[in-house]
Amino acid sequence: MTKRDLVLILGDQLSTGISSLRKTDQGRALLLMAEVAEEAAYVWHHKKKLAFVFSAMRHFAQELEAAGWDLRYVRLDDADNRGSLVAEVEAELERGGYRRVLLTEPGELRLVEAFNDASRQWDVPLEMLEDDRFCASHDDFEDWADGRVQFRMEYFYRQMRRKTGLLMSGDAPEGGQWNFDAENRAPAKPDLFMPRPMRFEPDETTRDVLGMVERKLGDHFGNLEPFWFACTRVQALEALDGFVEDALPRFGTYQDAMLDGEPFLYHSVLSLYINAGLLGPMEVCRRVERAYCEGAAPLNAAEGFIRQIIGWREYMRGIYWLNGAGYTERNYLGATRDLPTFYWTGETDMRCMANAIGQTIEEAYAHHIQRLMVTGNFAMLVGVEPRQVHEWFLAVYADAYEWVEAPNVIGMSQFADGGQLGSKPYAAGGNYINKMSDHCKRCRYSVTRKTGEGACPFNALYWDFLTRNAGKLRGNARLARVYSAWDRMKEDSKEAYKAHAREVLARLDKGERL
Ligand code: FAD
Ligand code: DLZ
Repeated sequence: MTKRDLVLILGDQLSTGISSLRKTDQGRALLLMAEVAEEAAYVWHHKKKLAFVFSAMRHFAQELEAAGWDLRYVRLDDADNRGSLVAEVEAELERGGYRRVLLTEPGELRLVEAFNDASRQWDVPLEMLEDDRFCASHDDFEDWADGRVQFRMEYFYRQMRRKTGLLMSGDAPEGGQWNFDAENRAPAKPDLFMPRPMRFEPDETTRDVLGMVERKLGDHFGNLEPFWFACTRVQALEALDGFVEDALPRFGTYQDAMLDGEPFLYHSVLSLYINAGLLGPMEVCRRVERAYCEGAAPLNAAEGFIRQIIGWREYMRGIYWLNGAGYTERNYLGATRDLPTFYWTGETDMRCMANAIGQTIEEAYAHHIQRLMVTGNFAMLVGVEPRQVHEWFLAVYADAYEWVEAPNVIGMSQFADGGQLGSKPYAAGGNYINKMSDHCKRCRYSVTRKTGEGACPFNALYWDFLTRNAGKLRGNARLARVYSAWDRMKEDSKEAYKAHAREVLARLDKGERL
């Protein structure tokens, strides 16, 4: 009997063009997809993320079977479920008849290592194939990084623009500039038309998954319902069209804005679909470029959006693979505080934090500025151990996979890599949040009050962070102005900031409501 290929398809490899499928043929392969406890529970994943991944996996399996593939699908509640992806592959290999195992490289290093380790005991070879759904291969990024003392996303991004040809006029960037970020910092106004990401009614497959998640994983973080994510490629394409038509034109201008009770603003809410493989990053960018060419979106919006994907998203992946497994342990500033428990409950009087965490609980979503300048910023200011911040971000968002989450958290938001990824810490006091949002108007704390009763905690924490870490940060040229402002400050103001920060941190450590 001719031996077959065993092809494992992971929950974030839901793309018919994936390299493992291209390497085999329908007549000589068994495809294996498995819902397993180990993937569901290695962090305390949000219930909406679990339901999304399992439902999207089941729909993708149905699509592959309809296209003629022979496929074995293992459900989480199957009686003989082996609990891990490696164990499921080994169970299938025990049945015999395979000549090799094909696997597109997992996005997370822990799984790459698990498969490489396990396969040493197998009778058949494991062929781990490149995941070529990205613009830059590992080699491309290493070549770009080679010999550079400091990495800056902007230069990498320009290379990706040239490579993809996106928004290029010959050799020059469209509109004569690479980056229109200066036009993208307007605070939003509550009376603007507010689009909503497209919502999808759960079908029978999704309803089955929702029941299973509630039964088996009901103690996980977050609200399972209402569940409205797209779970098929067709739906994800509809969500893409909806974004381009309704929100893209204002995406750039209000990219950094935050509004009370408005979780999505003009953001695309497409990251979970792109990361799972339902949408390809390049097709998303081409769709946005087309909207610009047809006059349906301004250049600052199209460029800003495309930069997030072929710039930031690719850059993050490059940093993750370049650093390897130790990256999530980095702790340049030596931060040791535990993550405050209100990150899991949203129970805080700081309005910006309550908004960001509250919508995270409800939607498994917060947009970039909320992650970076609110929850990420607060954690860095109070000195939470970066590993705990990383585990929180990996658990609570529907789009979270370590390859993209860890560089965003460890590098960008916590400065725990000491500046490899970004040139300075994204630290800010209440003024920034007040400028970019309307949260402060409704907050119990006063953003204009710097210290003392009722003062916004971000204000004193900001200066406390800078003085506490002066040994490591003072020499940073991009922080020269803030340190010189501190140096010029009157001694009693300095002391008031320090005393107020001590008080806030003490309340935090005692578990008192902030
Ligand atoms: P939009 O604002 O509409 O942006 C468009 C697309 O650009 C996104 O869908 C995403 O694919 C891409 N993108 C934008 N910014 C980034 C970025 N910094 N890194 C990578 N891709 C980017 N993104 C994730 O996909 N998974 C994560 O686990 C994740 N964790 C983050 C943690 C922190 C602390 C921070 C600061 C950012 C994190 N991001 C993460 C990046 C970014 O916040 C999300 O990609 C974005 O909020 C997703 O929402 P959206 O689809 O509406 O994005
Ligand atoms: C995120 C996730 C979850 C929750 N469950 C599964 C699963 O049961 N089976 C599976 O194949 N994939 C799952 N995934 C996605 C994997 O965690 C992801 O493939 C790895 O983290 C590599 O990026």
